[in-house]
Amino acid sequence: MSNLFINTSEWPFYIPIALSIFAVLMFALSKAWPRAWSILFGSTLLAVLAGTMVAAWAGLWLPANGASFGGEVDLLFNLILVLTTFFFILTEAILVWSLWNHKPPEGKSPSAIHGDHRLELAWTIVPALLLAGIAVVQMPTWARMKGAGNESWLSTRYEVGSDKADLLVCVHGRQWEWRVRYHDPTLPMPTRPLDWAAKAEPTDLHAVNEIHAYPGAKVRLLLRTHDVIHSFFVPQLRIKQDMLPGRTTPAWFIPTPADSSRENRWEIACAELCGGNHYRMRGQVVIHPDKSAFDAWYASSAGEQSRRKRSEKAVASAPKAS
Ligand SMILES: [Cu+2]
Repeated sequence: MSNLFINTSEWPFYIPIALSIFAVLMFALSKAWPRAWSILFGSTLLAVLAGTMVAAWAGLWLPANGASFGGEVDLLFNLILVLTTFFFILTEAILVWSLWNHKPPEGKSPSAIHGDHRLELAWTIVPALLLAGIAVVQMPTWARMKGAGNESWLSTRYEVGSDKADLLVCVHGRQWEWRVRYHDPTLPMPTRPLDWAAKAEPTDLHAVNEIHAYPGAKVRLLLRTHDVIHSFFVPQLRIKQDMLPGRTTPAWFIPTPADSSRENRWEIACAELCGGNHYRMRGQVVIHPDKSAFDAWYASSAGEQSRRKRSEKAVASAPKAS
């Protein structure tokens, strides 16, 4: 429970307070000394850059990648980060420089300058070209993540080709949990996975808040929601996919944990503010060390499920005590 409260004994708590006091002081100082604005904006720029670096150094960055396509996602993320950082520093540096070197004229309001066509063209065309470039560069990764070609076990349509997957898992988001249903991996895959996602089979294994797999497994996910929009997010798998009412949204991953000699547990978070208890929608992706460990887990879970079903049946059919 303690993490629900702000811990005032920890020093990071005082950073925003110190920054706010500093900003108010600079604002007051700017009445007498206009260059205080330059100091304020310059130190904000430095604080943002330092904060970003400290966050990366302190491990508050994306966790280590654990999915086959995660490397490509990270590459795109870093490319966009480098581009935006460059232009952020450039524009902020020009701002700080201008604030330092230009004073408002005494007693007069500053002269208004209307557009410079060359400048406006430049800051329209350059971002447009960069955005178009990013859009083109990310296309192959996006297509692969959406199952369009390139992966021999995925087809462009999810209705077919599922027989090449190792695991077929339907994840049902609902306020406030993840209902998980596995197609029995020892049985042939359904020819129409979307129909299977809509209607459970008696041989399915049901679980709550846990998705189990093993390194190298081709895992097909079929994401659904019982009520509102949820978003299935596993940072280590670089997957974030919205779940929309009335739809089955496919997703997939091949786990590639850095250390597969042990069991890896990765958090599933709902990344859509889906209601009052949204924060409670936490599950786990469990990557067993190998296939045999996964098979052992599956067999014991399936055995327990059938035992439970049998005892429920026995209770239901037992003569009622009068
Ligand atoms: Cu949710």
